[in-house]
Amino acid sequence: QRRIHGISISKPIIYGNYAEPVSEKNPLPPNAPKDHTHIWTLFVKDPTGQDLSTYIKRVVFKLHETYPNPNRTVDHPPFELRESGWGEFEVAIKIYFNSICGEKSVTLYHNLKLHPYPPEVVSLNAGAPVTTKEGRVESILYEEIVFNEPTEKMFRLLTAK
Ligand code: SLL
Repeated sequence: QRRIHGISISKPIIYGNYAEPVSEKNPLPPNAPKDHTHIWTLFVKDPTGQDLSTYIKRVVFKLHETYPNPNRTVDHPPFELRESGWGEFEVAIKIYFNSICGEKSVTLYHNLKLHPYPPEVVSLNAGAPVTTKEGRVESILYEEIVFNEPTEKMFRLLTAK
């Protein structure tokens, strides 16, 4: 495929997790192990709300090996995974681009957070998880995916409004 030389395009994405303790209002699904303490959601999304499926075809969230089938594939937006658990761990998030893009996959790493940080620590650490008034922990990272010398098709996809 023809590539456009001398051009690179970067696309902003945000990724990370939300987590809430299990409670009466936030119960575990019936099939979840009883020792799970939190319900969490991992996600990859566009910060401006655009549909990522214009150039992303698949996201694989690689969970801790204590999970059955730790490689969780999401083939369509929203690129999210809702699960429950008791512990924090590092997640590998592998992003696959549409085949016509001619781009290799990219892997991002995220520390899944369940527990709030003290507010004074949050203000000192960029990227520390924050806690909402409702008690939800949010750990969100920003990244720019850079496509160097994109194919003509990719260029059209990435710049389409
Ligand atoms: C550790 N960070 O150092 C921990 C590992 C693993 C968490 C945390 C669920 C497992 C399941 C779960 O929360 N695993 O019951 O499916 O050892």
